[in-house]
Amino acid sequence: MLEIQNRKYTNEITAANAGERVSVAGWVHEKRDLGGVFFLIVRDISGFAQITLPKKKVDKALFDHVKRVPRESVVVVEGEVKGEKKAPNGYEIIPRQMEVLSESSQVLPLDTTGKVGAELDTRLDARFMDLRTERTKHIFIVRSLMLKAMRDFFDERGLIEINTPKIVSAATEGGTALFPISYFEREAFLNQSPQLYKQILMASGFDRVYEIAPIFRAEEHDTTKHLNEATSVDVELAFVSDKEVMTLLEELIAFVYSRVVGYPGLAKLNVTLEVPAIPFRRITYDEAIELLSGEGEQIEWGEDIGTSAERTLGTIIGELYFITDWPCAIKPFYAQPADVDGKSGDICNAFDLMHPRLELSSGSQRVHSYELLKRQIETKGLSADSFEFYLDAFRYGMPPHAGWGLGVERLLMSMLEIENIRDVVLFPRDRRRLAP
Ligand code: AMO
Repeated sequence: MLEIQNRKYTNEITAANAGERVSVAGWVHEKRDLGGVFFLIVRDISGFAQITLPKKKVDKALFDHVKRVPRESVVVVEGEVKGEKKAPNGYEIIPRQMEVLSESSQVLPLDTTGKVGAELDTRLDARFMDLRTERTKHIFIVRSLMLKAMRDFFDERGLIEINTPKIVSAATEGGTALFPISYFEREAFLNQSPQLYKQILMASGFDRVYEIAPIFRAEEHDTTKHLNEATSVDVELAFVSDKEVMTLLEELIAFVYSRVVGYPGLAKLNVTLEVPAIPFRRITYDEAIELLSGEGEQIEWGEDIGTSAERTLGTIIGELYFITDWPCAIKPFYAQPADVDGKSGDICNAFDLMHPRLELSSGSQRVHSYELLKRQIETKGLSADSFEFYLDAFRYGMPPHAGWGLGVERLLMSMLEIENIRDVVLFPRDRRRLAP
């Protein structure tokens, strides 16, 4: 391996470095032959550098070498910086030498300049190369900014980051199927959600926790908003109600937007972001079905609000909003039934956070009474025995608690106005896709 002298990222160089000897390392993005002068555009994660070879002034062997290097090969170019207003970042490099570190095969599976578009499947099949395009690169830089903003926010609010097991013995989210795996002599599953574990921690004194980790859902349908492996931000707090965790959730969303809003790469994604005003609007489930009925979309009380109804509501409301007071029948066993006239009835202290296009998060106040929780597990047709390890934590002092789960991909695709969820995952897992 060669020693690269004075290597700089292409965006670290400006016209102020004129006269300096530098090296840039990256991929051959474009080659332009103007007869008397040849341009090589080298790309790295930070941007582009123009390497300028005036035919008469550079060594002939070097000129021919540069001209022949196939596009997307990895090169190191060493040369002298000159100010050049028309070039990216206002400079060009007059090369003294170039080394090809890895020659790229031709024909390329994708056009990395973004001039020729490609189908999503083609892009995902050659994801390493798709990530070389400006648009895709910026999506994942925003994703990283978003996750960093979340961790900073939680840290500031005194939450502890936890890691719970992904190989588990029981389901948490009724309805969505599980992926079975073989675990020595026993049956096990990939976890659908950290739900049971984050709740168990509420009995431990760790009373403000969060986790950012994969969740696995064996959803058979093929939609633009479902993945089989997604990333969830899970929060659980003790000594609070659903109202307080809803406030925490909207504050988190506004904070994430405020961190991403100034990112210059948004221009490449054709997005202009505005930090949403908080508090978000809150409507009850009953109000939601009434609004839908006004639009001719009938939902029986107790039925879930499906994708088409979500869209209709989103069009009416037009901003981020919460749907609260859900029928217990369509919420999981751990959601706390609300007290109505001193009696707990059919409505749960549960909420969904909605973007006009899709659901971003669900949460609730949790049942913390052992007896009620056991009863609710059984009412849902599940066996209390398989939840013994979880129920145990409710027998020796469990404080009231509440929390939510927020889909990282859902938030990112809604912020960046991206249609297909696969676009915001490096290597998405769906019904058809297990590689790369
Ligand atoms: P829920 O099942 O609603 O709730 O999931 C929470 C959020 O996770 C995201 N999500 C998904 N994203 C992409 N593909 C999927 N297949 C997928 N499934 C879920 C969504 C969703 O809103 N335990 C509760 C949360 C809680 O109450 O704390 C739960 O998992 O954005």
